[in-house]
Amino acid sequence: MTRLDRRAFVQLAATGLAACALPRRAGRTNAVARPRPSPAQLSWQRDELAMFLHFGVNTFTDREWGDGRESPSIFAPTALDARQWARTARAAGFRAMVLTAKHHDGFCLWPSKTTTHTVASSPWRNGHGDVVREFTDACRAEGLKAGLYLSPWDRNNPAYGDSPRYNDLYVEQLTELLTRYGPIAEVWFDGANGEGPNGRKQVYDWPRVWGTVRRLQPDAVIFSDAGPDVRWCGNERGVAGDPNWSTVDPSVVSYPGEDGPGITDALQHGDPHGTAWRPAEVDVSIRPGWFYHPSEDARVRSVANLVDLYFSSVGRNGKLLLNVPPTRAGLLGEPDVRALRAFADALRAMFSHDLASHAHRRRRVTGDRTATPDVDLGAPVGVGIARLEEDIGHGQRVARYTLQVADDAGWRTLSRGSTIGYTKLDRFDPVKVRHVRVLIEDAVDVPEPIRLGLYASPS
Ligand code: FUL
Repeated sequence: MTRLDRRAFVQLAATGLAACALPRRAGRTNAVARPRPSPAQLSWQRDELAMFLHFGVNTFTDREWGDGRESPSIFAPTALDARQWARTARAAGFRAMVLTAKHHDGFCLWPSKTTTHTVASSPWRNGHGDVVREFTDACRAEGLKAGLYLSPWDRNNPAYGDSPRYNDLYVEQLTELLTRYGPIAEVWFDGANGEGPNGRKQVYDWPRVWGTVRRLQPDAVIFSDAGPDVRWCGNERGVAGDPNWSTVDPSVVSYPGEDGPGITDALQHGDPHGTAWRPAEVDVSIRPGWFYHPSEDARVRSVANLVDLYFSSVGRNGKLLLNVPPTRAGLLGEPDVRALRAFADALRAMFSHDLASHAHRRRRVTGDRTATPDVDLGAPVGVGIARLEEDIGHGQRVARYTLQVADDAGWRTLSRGSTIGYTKLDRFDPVKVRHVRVLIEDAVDVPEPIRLGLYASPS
């Protein structure tokens, strides 16, 4: 749905609409210097929805953080079926999945040569199993991109805290993951940094880690607080900042896990004048915990709540990474699958019919940094949601806008906003309108034509 719209929009922008943009003159020189997404970042953002899967020994101990002393013998999923994960994800409109190849407990879901603390020491598939293999195969079979999370904090490995030795081992694990399983689209790093068994603090070698990803999977995006490709949004509540710029000042958050004044703000909001393109990923769980806990079966998010998450992540220029943890059977649970199905139905019902798709569109350029696109729907129609989009292939520019509708008394404001970026979603009390306009009141560069989609309110 949105993918088609966007493709159509890009085509349109390349032909007719683009002609309405300001001619290339002084302000344009800036545009060349402003950051733009790489093809991998663009494709990552257009996917909109990715599924996060937390799975490992914690699934069997009912904990969130293992201490590394778990016996591999407890890892015994009875019916693991990665195709069920992928089918569920795809049917719900997700385009990618990210698996915890190793969490803080150090247990490797693939048979790593670097340690015996892996699936090879478990009873699952008689020690011949490889969850990462089954996961990546399933992604491919269902046409999803595959991503992997390799926790740097390792509470099992004796080398942890002995910085050079552990860094070698960590890079070796990463190398295994990035060379054995075909294309990996996203590599996910947190900054967790606990105390090693010998009481020493591990100093991670991030440049080396990122360099390894670049060398082995040049098309992958790297996620962390400090990117370098995509950044954490600054909370685990599912809410991107408002405003949310995809540009950042890379000197503010320079390594994953960096703490201090201004960090959360920078993660949430980005920086309109930042020199790096580093859009925000919004990671949040469908349940209270990241790992599966039977006691949380009745606490799966409702459809309305999942739709709210879509509005506060994708609808704020972010990407949603929704965690759906497999059960001890190794399957996505019934309540979660049900919720995801209903979520997909709700989004489809909301966005499948763009009331403005055949509207008459105009665009007036009102100044160097201002413009007013408007649409004439031909006849009054009930509208409750507006979807605004910049063509971020050219960067992110709009800094302030007002959405207005015309009635007998003249123009009336429905919503106001700051940034737009990939998508900005505004919900308001349903109104019957024929004429709608967006006042682009400020921008950090000459604003490009935006796309405006209008949708009825869900009944
Ligand atoms: C954090 C971890 O500590 C949590 O357990 C979880 O994996 C979350 C997504 O990232 O850094």
